[in-house]
Amino acid sequence: MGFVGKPLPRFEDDVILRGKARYVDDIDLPGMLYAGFVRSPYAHAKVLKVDLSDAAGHPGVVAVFGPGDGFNFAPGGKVRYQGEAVAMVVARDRYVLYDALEKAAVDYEPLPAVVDVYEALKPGAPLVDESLGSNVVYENIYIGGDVEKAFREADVVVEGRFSIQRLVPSAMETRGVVASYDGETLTVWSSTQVPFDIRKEVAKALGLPLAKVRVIQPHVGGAFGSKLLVYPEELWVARAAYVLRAPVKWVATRTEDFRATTHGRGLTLEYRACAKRDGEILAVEGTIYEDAGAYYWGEGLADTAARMLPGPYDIRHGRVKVIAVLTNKTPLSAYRGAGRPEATLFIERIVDHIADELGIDRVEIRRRNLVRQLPYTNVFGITYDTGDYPATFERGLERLGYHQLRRWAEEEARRGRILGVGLSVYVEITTFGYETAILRAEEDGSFTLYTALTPHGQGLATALAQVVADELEVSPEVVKVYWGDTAYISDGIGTMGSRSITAGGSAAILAARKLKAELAKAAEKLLGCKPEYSGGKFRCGDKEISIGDVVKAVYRGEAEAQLTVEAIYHAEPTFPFGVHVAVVELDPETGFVKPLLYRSYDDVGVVVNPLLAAGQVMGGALQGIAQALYEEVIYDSDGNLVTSNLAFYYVPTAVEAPRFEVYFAERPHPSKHPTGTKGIGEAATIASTPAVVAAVEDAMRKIKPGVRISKTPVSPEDVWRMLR
Ligand code: MCN
Repeated sequence: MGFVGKPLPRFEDDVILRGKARYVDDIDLPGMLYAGFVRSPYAHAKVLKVDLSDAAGHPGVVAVFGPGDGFNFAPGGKVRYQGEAVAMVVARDRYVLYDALEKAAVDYEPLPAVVDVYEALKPGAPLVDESLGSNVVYENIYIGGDVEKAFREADVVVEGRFSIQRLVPSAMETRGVVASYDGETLTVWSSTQVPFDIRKEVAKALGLPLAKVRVIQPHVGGAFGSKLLVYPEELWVARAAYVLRAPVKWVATRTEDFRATTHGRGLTLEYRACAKRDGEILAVEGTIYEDAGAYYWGEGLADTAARMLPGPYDIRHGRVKVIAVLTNKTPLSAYRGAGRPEATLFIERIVDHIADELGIDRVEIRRRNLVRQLPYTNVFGITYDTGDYPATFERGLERLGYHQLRRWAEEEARRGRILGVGLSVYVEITTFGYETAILRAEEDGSFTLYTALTPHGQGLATALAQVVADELEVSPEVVKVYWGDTAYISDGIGTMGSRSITAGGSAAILAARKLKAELAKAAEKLLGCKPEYSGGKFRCGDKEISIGDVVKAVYRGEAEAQLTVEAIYHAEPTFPFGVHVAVVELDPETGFVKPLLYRSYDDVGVVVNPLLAAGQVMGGALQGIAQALYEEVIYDSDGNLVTSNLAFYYVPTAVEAPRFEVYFAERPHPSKHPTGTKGIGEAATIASTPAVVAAVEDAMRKIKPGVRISKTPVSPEDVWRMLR
């Protein structure tokens, strides 16, 4: 056996590659109606009047819903960001729908918009939510050690600011919902990460028993954290289907998605840090500003960034304030990493800043400060579980050929070619909460697993089949995994936070153990002796019985056992650690930076499927590279989203991708979970941005020593200006 650790190709791929996968927009029900939203062209405006009579009278329109129709559009009588919905139109087809949407007459009184966090904090700034009295929607502070004393004892103090742009998560599939009510069951299909949450919210909103609401997550074309909230459209479309007793579909256009799906990142850190002359970092303090957008989801992005700010370094004194600020922009929420990419970029920049100040090599300063002994509780109370950071760091440098790459860059510089080599080290927090699995024994010796995970590109059906196969000592080919349907399984959290294989895989292992124990009871009765289990059979003495025959005997009433078992697993966080290196080439004439090579070395405990894990590293790294070099959400001063589609917002493709070389630790430090895994889904997004930023800085310093990058993205224009 031993399927865990094998690079099995994904079971999921056949259906996807043949174009047979069913996404929300592929769902076609008889009598389907199409919903669309009247969305505000203004970032901030009073809604004086919504006249839907022309739209309602348009031939083919079935219903219109505006403020006051119980749909909670434009609360407080105003819109707070461009693209906020003020009304909904339902029509017989999409052509009619788009014509009718144009006939909706809305009178707005535009208000001054506030789009910049610092402007929003000034006295007299326009208020996004008047009831708060200011634009500060949330504040917190994290304190540990004695910061004042540390600064008194320090030899060197650095200070600065680093700002991270907003990003659009840019899943290939935009959001979309279909809902249908047959008088008995309300069924909702959504391009989501959270069918269980949608079910609860829809049931609550419509006053239906949970049991009569079924939410299905069909194939989902990516999410990257942007589909882990229950969005208003999900409730509105469900309500429309319920009220109209007809199936209703809404699928966002790309621009609609750019405006109405949450953005990510958007944090700025103002920092001070201090160290001893020998490089020992004593303290870090600062303020993190979160550009929360028009509504605050309370995802705690700045809090995560604050609490993980010490990173893998043993920094004993810290104080970080977090301030979430409302602005007239699309609300902010999770995007791959959700606070950890920010924490890692911030601390890696601070460590480099201190290294420069002290004239210490960037490797050396890391070596000097890495946490030595695990488990370790950081200054803000987060306990890193397992690992050997110094040893993994050294091994990583060696495996990635860091020093050789630097020498290569020096040689190339002598020939006039400007290469930069950047290094980053990270520890990140993955996995939280409970997860559920239901496992059923079939009478031919195969197994059906229902998981509450909600994969949307990660290949989890394959990985889950691998862990269950190993536990049951069968082939993964006889383990069929179903997901994304609240009719199969009633609760769970879903795929996010790089938690799936660790939390959901562990739930699956527990279910497999339970099922084995159940079937062993029945087998004992049937065999008349206490059996051992191996390879799909129970054996004692010279007698044996296959799992399938036990199942049949249970159906015939010859023995008793539960053939379907459920397991719920509660997972504590676990902490991947790694070293990543990026090499870029800089064109000093244009400021253009090309990523050439990207190497990663990660300790994520047991690697269930190296093919899947490596895919996560490559895709994740490219997104982090995009943050470093390309992508940026831009609003004008009136709050118009300038980068409102893929023509203006630069998502890299395989063309921009560097060569990837992905390594996993040869002697990993497993987590304490039954799978032994730590998450890999976000690690490379977290590690790549600081590695690339450091590489760009390294390249630029070959032309202009001492330049320091203090924001992302680093566009060609930024590079060009800094070099001059
Ligand atoms: N894996 C493994 N060994 C490990 C850890 C993980 O083999 N030690 C494998 C898993 O089996 C799984 C994959 O790697 O196939 C990712 O597992 P995990 O780290 O548990 O992360 P999740 O499955 O929970 O995925 C969530 C993560 C997040 S948070 C974002 S955001 C993200 C990402 O995954 N969004 C994605 N990867 C994505 N990939 C695609 N294609 N699309 C997205 O939207």
